[in-house]
Amino acid sequence: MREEIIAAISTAQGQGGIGAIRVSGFGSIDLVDRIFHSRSGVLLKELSGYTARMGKIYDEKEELDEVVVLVYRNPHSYTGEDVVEIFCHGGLYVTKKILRLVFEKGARPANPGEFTKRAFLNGKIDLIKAESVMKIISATGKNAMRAAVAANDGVVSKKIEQVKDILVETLAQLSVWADYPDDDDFDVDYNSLKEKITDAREKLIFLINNYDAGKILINGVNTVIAGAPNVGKSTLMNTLAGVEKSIVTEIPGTTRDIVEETVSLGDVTLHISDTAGIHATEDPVESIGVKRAKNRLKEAELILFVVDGSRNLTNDEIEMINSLKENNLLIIVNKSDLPQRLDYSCFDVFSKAVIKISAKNVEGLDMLEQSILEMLGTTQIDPAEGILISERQFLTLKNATKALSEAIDAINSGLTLDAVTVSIDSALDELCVLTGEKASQKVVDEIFSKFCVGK
Ligand SMILES: Nc1nc2c(ncn2[C@@H]2O[C@H](COP(=O)(O)OP(=O)(O)OP(=O)(O)O)[C@@H](O)[C@H]2O)c(=O)[nH]1
Ligand SMILES: [Mg+2]
Repeated sequence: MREEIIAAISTAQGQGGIGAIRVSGFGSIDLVDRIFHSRSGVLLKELSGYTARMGKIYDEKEELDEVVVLVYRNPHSYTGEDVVEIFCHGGLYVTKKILRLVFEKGARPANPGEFTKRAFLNGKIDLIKAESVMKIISATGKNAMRAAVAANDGVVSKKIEQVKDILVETLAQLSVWADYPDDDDFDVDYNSLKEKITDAREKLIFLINNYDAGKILINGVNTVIAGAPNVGKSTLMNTLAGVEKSIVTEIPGTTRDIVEETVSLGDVTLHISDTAGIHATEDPVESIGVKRAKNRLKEAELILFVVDGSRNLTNDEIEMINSLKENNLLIIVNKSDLPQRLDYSCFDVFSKAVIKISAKNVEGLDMLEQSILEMLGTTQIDPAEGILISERQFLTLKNATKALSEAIDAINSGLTLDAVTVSIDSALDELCVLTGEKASQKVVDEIFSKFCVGK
Protein backbone atom coordinates (compact mmCIF):
# COMPACT_ATOMS: atom_id res chain seq x y z
CA MET A 1 0.00 0.00 0.00
CA ARG A 2 1.30 3.44 -0.91
CA GLU A 3 1.45 5.82 2.04
CA GLU A 4 -0.33 9.14 1.70
CA ILE A 5 1.71 12.27 1.08
CA ILE A 6 2.29 14.13 4.33
CA ALA A 7 3.50 17.67 4.88
CA ALA A 8 4.40 19.96 7.77
CA ILE A 9 6.45 22.99 8.66
CA SER A 10 9.74 21.60 9.97
CA THR A 11 11.24 24.77 11.37
CA ALA A 12 10.20 26.55 14.58
CA GLN A 13 6.93 28.44 14.26
CA GLY A 14 7.41 32.19 14.30
CA GLN A 15 9.72 34.78 12.83
CA GLY A 16 12.97 33.45 11.46
CA GLY A 17 15.34 33.82 8.55
CA ILE A 18 14.16 30.70 6.80
CA GLY A 19 11.12 28.45 7.09
CA ALA A 20 11.15 24.87 5.84
CA ILE A 21 8.19 22.83 4.68
CA ARG A 22 8.76 19.13 4.33
CA VAL A 23 6.65 16.98 2.00
CA SER A 24 7.07 13.19 1.99
CA GLY A 25 5.53 10.25 0.19
CA PHE A 26 5.08 8.72 -3.25
CA GLY A 27 4.06 11.54 -5.61
CA SER A 28 5.42 14.38 -3.47
CA ILE A 29 7.81 15.54 -6.22
CA ASP A 30 4.96 15.75 -8.77
CA LEU A 31 2.85 17.55 -6.20
CA VAL A 32 5.41 20.31 -5.63
CA ASP A 33 5.98 20.60 -9.38
CA ARG A 34 2.40 21.88 -9.62
CA ILE A 35 3.11 24.93 -7.44
CA PHE A 36 6.82 25.55 -8.10
CA HIS A 37 8.37 27.21 -11.15
CA SER A 38 12.14 26.91 -11.24
CA ARG A 39 14.21 29.76 -12.66
CA SER A 40 15.70 27.51 -15.31
CA GLY A 41 12.32 26.07 -16.23
CA VAL A 42 13.37 22.53 -15.33
CA LEU A 43 10.78 20.33 -13.58
CA LEU A 44 11.60 18.76 -10.23
CA LYS A 45 10.63 15.32 -11.56
CA GLU A 46 13.53 15.59 -14.04
CA LEU A 47 16.03 16.04 -11.21
CA SER A 48 18.04 13.37 -9.48
CA GLY A 49 18.09 13.14 -5.67
CA TYR A 50 19.98 15.61 -3.49
CA THR A 51 19.43 18.39 -6.02
CA ALA A 52 18.31 21.91 -5.22
CA ARG A 53 16.63 24.48 -7.48
CA MET A 54 15.75 28.10 -6.95
CA GLY A 55 12.41 29.39 -8.14
CA LYS A 56 9.02 30.69 -7.13
CA ILE A 57 5.93 29.26 -5.53
CA TYR A 58 2.69 30.21 -7.22
CA ASP A 59 -0.89 29.96 -6.00
CA GLU A 60 -2.54 29.77 -9.43
CA LYS A 61 -1.30 33.08 -10.92
CA GLU A 62 -0.32 34.75 -7.66
CA GLU A 63 3.39 34.67 -6.76
CA LEU A 64 3.81 33.69 -3.09
CA ASP A 65 7.53 33.63 -2.41
CA GLU A 66 10.96 33.00 -3.84
CA VAL A 67 12.20 29.69 -2.51
CA VAL A 68 14.84 26.98 -2.74
CA VAL A 69 13.52 23.48 -3.23
CA LEU A 70 15.49 20.37 -2.40
CA VAL A 71 14.60 16.99 -3.88
CA TYR A 72 15.39 13.61 -2.29
CA ARG A 73 14.62 10.36 -4.04
CA ASN A 74 13.63 7.19 -2.18
CA PRO A 75 15.26 5.44 -0.42
CA HIS A 76 17.88 8.16 0.04
CA SER A 77 15.92 10.54 2.23
CA TYR A 78 15.12 11.00 5.90
CA THR A 79 11.87 9.02 5.64
CA GLY A 80 13.09 6.61 2.95
CA GLU A 81 10.39 7.99 0.62
CA ASP A 82 10.48 10.68 -2.07
CA VAL A 83 10.83 13.94 -0.13
CA VAL A 84 10.74 17.59 -1.12
CA GLU A 85 11.83 20.35 1.20
CA ILE A 86 10.77 23.90 0.41
CA PHE A 87 12.89 26.64 1.99
CA CYS A 88 10.99 29.90 1.97
CA HIS A 89 11.29 33.22 3.79
CA GLY A 90 10.76 32.66 7.47
CA GLY A 91 7.59 34.59 8.25
CA LEU A 92 4.78 32.48 9.68
CA TYR A 93 2.33 33.84 7.12
CA VAL A 94 4.37 32.68 4.11
CA THR A 95 5.20 29.25 5.49
CA LYS A 96 1.59 28.59 6.46
CA LYS A 97 0.33 29.82 3.10
CA ILE A 98 2.69 27.48 1.22
CA LEU A 99 1.79 24.61 3.50
CA ARG A 100 -1.91 25.20 2.86
CA LEU A 101 -1.21 25.16 -0.86
CA VAL A 102 0.57 21.82 -0.50
CA PHE A 103 -2.50 20.47 1.33
CA GLU A 104 -4.79 21.76 -1.43
CA LYS A 105 -2.74 19.80 -3.97
CA GLY A 106 -3.32 16.55 -2.11
CA ALA A 107 -1.00 16.21 0.90
CA ARG A 108 -2.37 15.81 4.39
CA PRO A 109 -0.98 17.26 7.64
CA ALA A 110 1.72 15.07 9.17
CA ASN A 111 1.01 13.73 12.63
CA PRO A 112 3.54 14.38 15.41
CA GLY A 113 6.71 12.42 14.65
CA GLU A 114 5.25 10.93 11.48
CA PHE A 115 8.33 11.65 9.33
CA THR A 116 10.53 9.85 11.82
CA LYS A 117 7.96 7.08 12.19
CA ARG A 118 8.09 6.49 8.44
CA ALA A 119 11.90 6.48 8.65
CA PHE A 120 11.58 3.73 11.27
CA LEU A 121 8.94 1.74 9.33
CA ASN A 122 11.08 1.98 6.18
CA GLY A 123 14.07 0.57 8.05
CA LYS A 124 16.10 3.79 7.90
CA ILE A 125 16.59 3.97 11.67
CA ASP A 126 15.90 1.75 14.65
CA LEU A 127 13.68 2.69 17.57
CA ILE A 128 16.62 3.67 19.79
CA LYS A 129 17.76 6.21 17.25
CA ALA A 130 14.23 7.44 16.63
CA GLU A 131 13.85 8.23 20.33
CA SER A 132 17.13 10.11 20.28
CA VAL A 133 15.97 12.36 17.45
CA MET A 134 13.29 13.67 19.77
CA LYS A 135 15.89 14.33 22.46
CA ILE A 136 18.13 16.23 20.08
CA ILE A 137 15.34 18.74 19.62
CA SER A 138 14.84 19.25 23.32
CA ALA A 139 18.46 18.89 24.46
CA THR A 140 19.97 21.79 26.36
CA GLY A 141 23.57 22.02 27.47
CA LYS A 142 26.76 20.76 25.91
CA ASN A 143 26.77 17.28 27.42
CA ALA A 144 23.11 16.65 26.70
CA MET A 145 23.83 17.56 23.12
CA ARG A 146 26.86 15.25 23.01
CA ALA A 147 24.69 12.42 24.31
CA ALA A 148 22.00 13.09 21.76
CA VAL A 149 24.51 13.31 18.92
CA ALA A 150 26.09 10.03 20.04
CA ALA A 151 22.66 8.40 20.03
CA ASN A 152 21.98 9.82 16.60
CA ASP A 153 25.26 8.34 15.40
CA GLY A 154 23.86 5.07 16.64
CA VAL A 155 26.39 4.52 19.45
CA VAL A 156 23.84 2.73 21.65
CA SER A 157 22.34 0.93 18.65
CA LYS A 158 25.78 -0.39 17.69
CA LYS A 159 26.42 -1.63 21.22
CA ILE A 160 23.07 -3.42 21.22
CA GLU A 161 23.82 -4.95 17.80
CA GLN A 162 27.15 -6.24 19.15
CA VAL A 163 25.40 -7.93 22.07
CA LYS A 164 22.78 -9.36 19.74
CA ASP A 165 25.55 -10.83 17.56
CA ILE A 166 27.13 -12.49 20.59
CA LEU A 167 23.77 -13.96 21.63
CA VAL A 168 22.88 -15.19 18.14
CA GLU A 169 26.29 -16.85 17.85
CA THR A 170 25.82 -18.47 21.26
CA LEU A 171 22.38 -19.74 20.31
CA ALA A 172 23.82 -21.24 17.11
CA GLN A 173 26.50 -23.00 19.15
CA LEU A 174 23.90 -24.27 21.61
CA SER A 175 21.81 -25.73 18.82
CA VAL A 176 24.88 -27.55 17.41
CA TRP A 177 25.49 -29.06 20.84
CA ALA A 178 21.82 -30.02 21.10
CA ASP A 179 21.85 -31.64 17.65
CA TYR A 180 24.97 -33.73 18.26
CA PRO A 181 24.79 -34.69 21.92
CA ASP A 182 26.94 -37.79 21.54
CA ASP A 183 29.56 -36.46 19.17
CA ASP A 184 32.89 -35.81 20.94
CA ASP A 185 33.79 -33.18 18.34
CA PHE A 186 30.90 -31.08 19.62
CA ASP A 187 31.54 -31.30 23.35
CA VAL A 188 29.90 -28.51 25.28
CA ASP A 189 32.46 -25.91 26.33
CA TYR A 190 30.77 -24.53 29.45
CA ASN A 191 33.54 -22.04 30.19
CA SER A 192 33.44 -20.30 26.85
CA LEU A 193 29.64 -20.37 26.96
CA LYS A 194 29.63 -18.63 30.31
CA GLU A 195 32.28 -16.16 29.21
CA LYS A 196 30.26 -15.09 26.20
CA ILE A 197 27.05 -14.59 28.15
CA THR A 198 28.90 -12.71 30.88
CA ASP A 199 30.53 -10.46 28.28
CA ALA A 200 27.13 -9.68 26.74
CA ARG A 201 25.64 -9.02 30.14
CA GLU A 202 28.43 -6.65 31.16
CA LYS A 203 28.01 -4.62 28.01
CA LEU A 204 24.35 -4.11 28.87
CA ILE A 205 25.06 -3.33 32.51
CA PHE A 206 27.46 -0.58 31.42
CA LEU A 207 24.56 1.17 29.69
CA ILE A 208 22.13 0.53 32.54
CA ASN A 209 24.53 1.98 35.13
CA ASN A 210 24.78 5.26 33.27
CA TYR A 211 21.03 5.67 33.00
CA ASP A 212 20.36 7.84 36.05
CA ALA A 213 23.29 10.17 35.47
CA GLY A 214 22.51 10.31 31.76
CA LYS A 215 18.89 11.18 32.46
CA ILE A 216 20.06 14.06 34.63
CA LEU A 217 22.42 15.31 31.91
CA ILE A 218 19.60 15.40 29.42
CA ASN A 219 16.60 16.46 31.46
CA GLY A 220 18.24 18.36 34.29
CA VAL A 221 17.38 17.61 37.89
CA ASN A 222 14.43 18.69 40.02
CA THR A 223 16.12 20.36 42.97
CA VAL A 224 14.35 21.53 46.10
CA ILE A 225 15.83 23.96 48.63
CA ALA A 226 14.18 23.16 51.94
CA GLY A 227 14.67 23.77 55.63
CA ALA A 228 13.33 25.66 58.63
CA PRO A 229 12.31 29.34 58.30
CA ASN A 230 14.99 32.03 58.10
CA VAL A 231 17.98 29.73 57.55
CA GLY A 232 18.84 31.41 54.21
CA LYS A 233 17.10 29.23 51.61
CA SER A 234 16.03 32.14 49.45
CA THR A 235 19.45 33.76 49.74
CA LEU A 236 20.97 30.52 48.46
CA MET A 237 18.44 30.40 45.61
CA ASN A 238 19.38 33.95 44.60
CA THR A 239 23.10 33.26 44.86
CA LEU A 240 22.81 30.16 42.66
CA ALA A 241 20.53 31.91 40.17
CA GLY A 242 22.65 35.06 40.05
CA VAL A 243 19.50 37.18 40.26
CA GLU A 244 17.21 38.38 43.05
CA LYS A 245 14.56 35.80 42.27
CA SER A 246 13.21 35.17 45.79
CA ILE A 247 12.38 37.80 48.37
CA VAL A 248 14.82 37.82 51.29
CA THR A 249 14.07 39.47 54.65
CA GLU A 250 15.11 38.87 58.24
CA ILE A 251 11.48 37.97 59.02
CA PRO A 252 10.91 34.21 59.34
CA GLY A 253 8.19 32.99 56.98
CA THR A 254 9.06 35.33 54.11
CA THR A 255 8.77 32.74 51.34
CA ARG A 256 5.29 31.33 51.12
CA ASP A 257 4.74 30.09 47.62
CA ILE A 258 7.22 28.06 45.60
CA VAL A 259 9.70 30.13 43.61
CA GLU A 260 11.25 28.36 40.62
CA GLU A 261 14.38 29.04 38.62
CA THR A 262 16.55 27.07 36.21
CA VAL A 263 20.26 27.24 36.87
CA SER A 264 23.25 25.74 35.05
CA LEU A 265 25.79 24.10 37.30
CA GLY A 266 28.78 22.72 35.43
CA ASP A 267 27.20 20.55 32.76
CA VAL A 268 24.02 20.00 34.71
CA THR A 269 20.80 21.98 34.66
CA LEU A 270 19.10 22.36 38.02
CA HIS A 271 15.38 23.13 38.06
CA ILE A 272 15.36 24.71 41.50
CA SER A 273 12.36 25.27 43.76
CA ASP A 274 12.80 27.59 46.72
CA THR A 275 10.18 26.65 49.30
CA ALA A 276 8.55 28.01 52.43
CA GLY A 277 10.36 27.30 55.70
CA ILE A 278 8.88 24.11 57.15
CA HIS A 279 7.52 24.45 60.70
CA ALA A 280 4.24 24.19 62.57
CA THR A 281 2.22 27.34 61.95
CA GLU A 282 -1.26 28.68 62.62
CA ASP A 283 -1.05 31.18 59.77
CA PRO A 284 -3.42 29.86 57.08
CA VAL A 285 -1.39 31.27 54.15
CA GLU A 286 1.92 30.06 55.51
CA SER A 287 0.53 26.60 56.23
CA ILE A 288 -0.48 26.24 52.57
CA GLY A 289 3.11 27.18 51.68
CA VAL A 290 4.46 24.54 54.08
CA LYS A 291 2.17 21.94 52.54
CA ARG A 292 3.39 22.87 49.05
CA ALA A 293 6.99 22.64 50.23
CA LYS A 294 6.38 19.12 51.58
CA ASN A 295 4.71 18.05 48.33
CA ARG A 296 7.57 19.43 46.28
CA LEU A 297 10.01 17.43 48.41
CA LYS A 298 8.26 14.21 47.39
CA GLU A 299 9.10 14.86 43.72
CA ALA A 300 12.64 16.08 44.38
CA GLU A 301 15.58 14.37 42.68
CA LEU A 302 18.02 16.44 44.70
CA ILE A 303 17.39 18.12 48.05
CA LEU A 304 19.49 20.97 49.39
CA PHE A 305 18.55 21.01 53.06
CA VAL A 306 19.66 24.30 54.59
CA VAL A 307 20.40 24.80 58.28
CA ASP A 308 21.74 27.81 60.16
CA GLY A 309 25.32 27.32 61.46
CA SER A 310 24.96 30.08 64.03
CA ARG A 311 22.59 27.96 66.10
CA ASN A 312 22.04 24.32 66.96
CA LEU A 313 19.58 22.09 65.14
CA THR A 314 16.06 21.94 66.50
CA ASN A 315 14.35 18.60 67.06
CA ASP A 316 12.08 19.40 64.11
CA GLU A 317 15.09 19.81 61.84
CA ILE A 318 16.65 16.55 63.02
CA GLU A 319 13.35 14.79 62.37
CA MET A 320 13.06 16.34 58.91
CA ILE A 321 16.59 15.36 57.87
CA ASN A 322 15.88 11.88 59.13
CA SER A 323 12.75 11.59 57.01
CA LEU A 324 14.64 12.75 53.89
CA LYS A 325 17.81 10.71 54.27
CA GLU A 326 16.88 8.11 51.65
CA ASN A 327 16.97 10.85 48.98
CA ASN A 328 19.82 12.55 47.14
CA LEU A 329 20.31 14.87 50.07
CA LEU A 330 22.98 17.47 50.79
CA ILE A 331 23.00 19.22 54.14
CA ILE A 332 24.02 22.83 53.78
CA VAL A 333 25.23 24.65 56.84
CA ASN A 334 24.66 28.29 55.99
CA LYS A 335 25.77 31.56 57.63
CA SER A 336 29.39 30.41 58.02
CA ASP A 337 30.34 34.10 58.32
CA LEU A 338 28.65 34.29 61.74
CA PRO A 339 30.05 32.79 64.99
CA GLN A 340 29.30 29.06 64.74
CA ARG A 341 27.31 27.29 67.42
CA LEU A 342 26.27 24.20 65.54
CA ASP A 343 27.34 20.81 66.85
CA TYR A 344 28.38 18.89 63.73
CA SER A 345 28.31 15.53 65.48
CA CYS A 346 24.51 15.58 65.16
CA PHE A 347 24.96 14.86 61.43
CA ASP A 348 26.94 11.64 61.98
CA VAL A 349 23.84 9.44 62.04
CA PHE A 350 22.70 10.63 58.61
CA SER A 351 25.99 9.84 56.79
CA LYS A 352 25.21 12.58 54.30
CA ALA A 353 27.54 15.18 52.81
CA VAL A 354 27.63 18.37 54.89
CA ILE A 355 28.76 21.56 53.19
CA LYS A 356 29.52 24.81 54.92
CA ILE A 357 28.64 28.00 53.08
CA SER A 358 27.75 31.62 53.43
CA ALA A 359 25.02 32.19 50.88
CA LYS A 360 25.07 35.89 51.65
CA ASN A 361 28.82 36.35 51.18
CA VAL A 362 29.03 33.77 48.35
CA GLU A 363 31.51 31.55 50.20
CA GLY A 364 31.79 27.76 49.83
CA LEU A 365 29.76 27.70 46.61
CA ASP A 366 32.52 25.90 44.63
CA MET A 367 32.50 23.10 47.17
CA LEU A 368 28.71 22.95 46.97
CA GLU A 369 28.81 22.73 43.18
CA GLN A 370 31.40 19.96 43.27
CA SER A 371 29.42 17.97 45.87
CA ILE A 372 26.23 18.28 43.83
CA LEU A 373 27.92 17.03 40.65
CA GLU A 374 29.56 14.15 42.55
CA MET A 375 26.26 13.16 44.12
CA LEU A 376 24.50 13.14 40.75
CA GLY A 377 27.28 11.01 39.25
CA THR A 378 27.45 13.04 36.06
CA THR A 379 31.19 13.62 36.33
CA GLN A 380 31.86 9.90 35.96
CA ILE A 381 30.13 9.34 32.65
CA ASP A 382 31.10 10.19 29.12
CA PRO A 383 27.93 10.94 27.16
CA ALA A 384 29.72 10.25 23.90
CA GLU A 385 29.90 6.58 24.99
CA GLY A 386 26.15 6.40 24.52
CA ILE A 387 23.52 6.67 27.18
CA LEU A 388 19.97 5.41 27.44
CA ILE A 389 17.47 8.16 26.97
CA SER A 390 14.14 6.67 27.92
CA GLU A 391 12.55 4.60 30.63
CA ARG A 392 11.54 2.14 27.93
CA GLN A 393 15.16 1.59 26.90
CA PHE A 394 16.19 1.21 30.53
CA LEU A 395 13.48 -1.33 31.38
CA THR A 396 13.99 -3.53 28.30
CA LEU A 397 17.72 -3.66 29.02
CA LYS A 398 17.05 -4.57 32.63
CA ASN A 399 14.84 -7.43 31.46
CA ALA A 400 17.53 -8.56 29.04
CA THR A 401 20.25 -8.57 31.73
CA LYS A 402 17.93 -10.45 34.07
CA ALA A 403 17.43 -13.14 31.44
CA LEU A 404 21.20 -13.38 30.90
CA SER A 405 21.75 -13.73 34.66
CA GLU A 406 19.26 -16.60 34.58
CA ALA A 407 21.22 -18.21 31.74
CA ILE A 408 24.42 -18.01 33.80
CA ASP A 409 22.62 -19.40 36.85
CA ALA A 410 21.30 -22.26 34.72
CA ILE A 411 24.84 -23.18 33.65
CA ASN A 412 26.19 -22.86 37.21
CA SER A 413 23.50 -25.09 38.65
CA GLY A 414 23.93 -27.72 35.95
CA LEU A 415 20.53 -27.32 34.32
CA THR A 416 19.97 -28.58 30.77
CA LEU A 417 21.17 -26.57 27.79
CA ASP A 418 17.51 -26.10 26.92
CA ALA A 419 17.10 -23.90 29.98
CA VAL A 420 20.11 -21.82 28.91
CA THR A 421 18.70 -21.49 25.39
CA VAL A 422 15.32 -20.31 26.68
CA SER A 423 16.92 -17.57 28.77
CA ILE A 424 19.19 -16.35 25.95
CA ASP A 425 16.22 -16.39 23.59
CA SER A 426 14.27 -14.21 25.93
CA ALA A 427 17.20 -11.76 26.31
CA LEU A 428 17.43 -11.55 22.53
CA ASP A 429 13.69 -10.90 22.34
CA GLU A 430 14.04 -7.97 24.73
CA LEU A 431 16.83 -6.50 22.61
CA CYS A 432 14.65 -6.79 19.52
CA VAL A 433 11.89 -4.94 21.36
CA LEU A 434 14.46 -2.27 22.19
CA THR A 435 15.56 -1.76 18.59
CA GLY A 436 11.96 -1.93 17.41
CA GLU A 437 12.27 -5.19 15.44
CA LYS A 438 9.70 -6.69 17.78
CA ALA A 439 8.08 -3.68 19.41
CA SER A 440 4.29 -3.68 19.52
CA GLN A 441 2.29 -1.19 17.48
CA LYS A 442 1.15 0.42 20.72
CA VAL A 443 4.70 1.08 21.90
CA VAL A 444 5.72 2.45 18.50
CA ASP A 445 2.69 4.75 18.35
CA GLU A 446 3.34 6.01 21.85
CA ILE A 447 6.96 6.85 21.14
CA PHE A 448 6.17 8.85 18.02
CA SER A 449 3.17 10.62 19.51
CA LYS A 450 5.57 12.47 21.83
CA PHE A 451 7.39 14.05 18.90
CA CYS A 452 6.57 17.47 17.63
CA VAL A 453 4.91 17.97 14.28
CA GLY A 454 7.43 18.30 11.46
CA LYS A 455 9.92 15.75 12.83
N1 LIG B 1 25.02 36.38 58.14
C1 LIG B 1 24.34 35.75 57.19
N2 LIG B 1 23.03 35.98 57.04
C2 LIG B 1 22.36 35.30 56.07
C3 LIG B 1 23.01 34.37 55.23
N3 LIG B 1 22.09 33.86 54.37
C4 LIG B 1 20.91 34.47 54.68
N4 LIG B 1 21.09 35.33 55.67
C5 LIG B 1 20.08 36.20 56.30
O1 LIG B 1 19.09 35.41 56.92
C6 LIG B 1 17.80 36.03 56.81
C7 LIG B 1 16.83 35.07 56.16
O2 LIG B 1 17.24 34.81 54.84
P1 LIG B 1 16.28 34.15 53.74
O3 LIG B 1 17.11 33.82 52.59
O4 LIG B 1 15.08 34.97 53.55
O5 LIG B 1 15.90 32.84 54.54
P2 LIG B 1 14.79 31.75 54.16
O6 LIG B 1 15.30 30.45 54.66
O7 LIG B 1 14.43 31.85 52.74
O8 LIG B 1 13.60 32.23 55.05
P3 LIG B 1 12.01 31.92 54.86
O9 LIG B 1 11.65 32.22 53.46
O10 LIG B 1 11.41 32.87 55.81
O11 LIG B 1 11.81 30.52 55.25
C8 LIG B 1 18.03 37.30 55.99
O12 LIG B 1 18.17 38.39 56.85
C9 LIG B 1 19.34 37.03 55.28
O13 LIG B 1 20.03 38.19 54.94
C10 LIG B 1 24.41 34.14 55.40
O14 LIG B 1 25.06 33.38 54.73
N5 LIG B 1 25.02 34.87 56.42
MG1 LIG C 1 12.71 32.23 51.78
